[in-house]
Amino acid sequence: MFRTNRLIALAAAAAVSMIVQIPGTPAAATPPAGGGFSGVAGDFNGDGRDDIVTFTRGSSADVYVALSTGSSFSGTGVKWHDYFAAGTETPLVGDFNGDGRDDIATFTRGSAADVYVALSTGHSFVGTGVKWHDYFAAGTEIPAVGDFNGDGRDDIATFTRGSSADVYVALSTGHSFVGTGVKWHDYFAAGTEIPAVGDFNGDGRDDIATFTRGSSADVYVALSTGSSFSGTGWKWHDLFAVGTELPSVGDFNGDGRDDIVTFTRGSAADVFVALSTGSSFSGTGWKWHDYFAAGTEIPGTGDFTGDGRTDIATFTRGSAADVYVARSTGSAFSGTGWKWHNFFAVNSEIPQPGILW
Ligand SMILES: [Ca+2]
Ligand SMILES: [Ca+2]
Ligand SMILES: [Ca+2]
Ligand SMILES: [Ca+2]
Repeated sequence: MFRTNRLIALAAAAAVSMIVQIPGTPAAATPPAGGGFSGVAGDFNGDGRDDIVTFTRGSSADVYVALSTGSSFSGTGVKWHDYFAAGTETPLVGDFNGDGRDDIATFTRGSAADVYVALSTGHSFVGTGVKWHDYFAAGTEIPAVGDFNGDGRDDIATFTRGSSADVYVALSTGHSFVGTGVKWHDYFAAGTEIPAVGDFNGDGRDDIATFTRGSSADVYVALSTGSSFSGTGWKWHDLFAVGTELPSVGDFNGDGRDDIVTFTRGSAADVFVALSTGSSFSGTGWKWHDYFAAGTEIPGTGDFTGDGRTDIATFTRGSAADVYVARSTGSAFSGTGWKWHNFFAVNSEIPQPGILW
């Protein structure tokens, strides 16, 4: 997908690092309350269509990819890495060396706070134990990916949340992330708010958003200047992603500015979108799909068709492990029950794109 449209990925699970991983058992199906994991899709072979990846984590730590054909995801059991994101690490996606193919990163968090990267060759991820940063996203911080200085290489950010609500960034050099304790914002995404990354004003630099959810359901944005995130308390929407809905980001109308989406899941399974005007998100209760990502399915966003508009996917996981896609028409998501893969992200594997808050 276009770099300026690409976002993020956040992640984590408060307390997930405290879980004792028993060798051979799958990772926790759902992160504990207070944390989460989300991201958007990556284009791993650089053909302009976003693909899907799944991480088994645990002791096997396998990574599988299924490439988009434009109308389905191809390949079952195609392993792109055989030891990456072990245990309960947090895997994310981004083009860290700027060659047009999305790569993978994993954050150990906890006290080690190491960050490893494996680069895409177009048909595999290479590198085991290649450390790009040795102290970033410590403890239960929420890491994220985006090109925050707009140089074509994806960088990393971390949100401390809580009462300090600091946001740190380390920029990619193409072979490492540089900067420790470089604060880009000193009060953003407080408490248990959900942070997200996207280029909301379309200037080529990724910005940050935060969703308060609950009854207030406010959405705030701080724009990247290239060396910091500017703006505190700049509300871009005042009723979006209510309660425990799952918010995410994508350029759903393909105008070069990233928009926001929210999935109600459950029995309603509604999907709402608000479009970026460059200075706010417009639209309340604008339903783009009325039955997608039901129950506890894992929704995600990506441009799977490669037309410049971000689509939506949902992973059933479990034993069925189906993957459905609804494509953006620019004003709605089209297609119900359109299965793009019938066996991907089994049981409690972590798929990307995926939102697991
Ligand atoms: Ca790359
Ligand atoms: Ca960058
Ligand atoms: Ca921007
Ligand atoms: Ca847009």
